[in-house]
Amino acid sequence: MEILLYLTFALFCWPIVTCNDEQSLEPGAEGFLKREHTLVRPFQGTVLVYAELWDFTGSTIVTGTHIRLTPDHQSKAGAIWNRIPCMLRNWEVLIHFKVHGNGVDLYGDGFAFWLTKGRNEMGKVFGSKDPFSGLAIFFDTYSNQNGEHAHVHPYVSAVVNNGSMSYDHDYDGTHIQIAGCSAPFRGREHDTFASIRFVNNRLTAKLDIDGNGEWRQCFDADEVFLPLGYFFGISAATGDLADNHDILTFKVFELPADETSDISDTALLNLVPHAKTAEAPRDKPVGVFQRKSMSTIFMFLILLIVCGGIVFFLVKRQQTNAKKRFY
Ligand SMILES: [Ca+2]
Repeated sequence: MEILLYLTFALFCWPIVTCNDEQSLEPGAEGFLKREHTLVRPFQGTVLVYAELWDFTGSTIVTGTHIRLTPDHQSKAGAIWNRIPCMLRNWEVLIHFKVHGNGVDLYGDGFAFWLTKGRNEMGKVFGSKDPFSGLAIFFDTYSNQNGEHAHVHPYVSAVVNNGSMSYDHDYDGTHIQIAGCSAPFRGREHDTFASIRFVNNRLTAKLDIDGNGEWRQCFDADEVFLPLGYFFGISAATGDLADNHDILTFKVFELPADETSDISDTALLNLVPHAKTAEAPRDKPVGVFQRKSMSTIFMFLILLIVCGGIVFFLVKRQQTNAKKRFY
């Protein structure tokens, strides 16, 4: 079935892909483009073929120039998920993206890149399931946590999860991150790109977001262990705040290994994802109330007032009945 998908894709899409894929990016130059994991413009006209390789979920819409995971509206979630498991030991993903909207000071929540065991399941982590097993790289535009330990947002961070850890939005997920960096990728007039490389258990992220065609390193994490057979995806979500989260290109390259490995494919298929480096646990800043925390407190107060009213009403009625019986 997979071979049939590849052949269909090659027959119908190859000319379109090669003729219109004008973006040449330095980091992917040494790799071999894996078309079964790749999405390039134009998307319209190729949607039926791409639908064999990808799922387009939730609020996602496909236009000729971009895939919009969420519009600039509240409470939306969308995702794209590759149907073909990644069997590459060393790879690079290049993402051409655009996060933008009408918000000047308030916008959110961001998008996430995934390489996970499960796929196409909606949830609370930038539109995807929590907890997850595999790798996530979050492009978080809204700072839920301020105060002493705050990172400047937008913030890019990587999490490797074996399925046991939940993402905590109140920490912006940074209590379980393996690496991260602040990066003002949102609302830029020019094109913005991310490069994520996984070579010999080393995970690096570079960003080209300044409009000068130069890549700068976001993070470099060694001793990261990811299985074969997981799935690529990208998801995004909006909440009380919103943004357009657009993907313009998603390219996956197979990269040569720097050194040989004697680990079998079977062992890698059964590997439990893990990483050596992780943030030390830290306390949540005291006295910092964020948008979502405030919503929770507000709802609690409303509930308290309603319950108080009901209790007051019942007590008054009981007192009235007691008086009637007395007279
Ligand atoms: Ca956040």
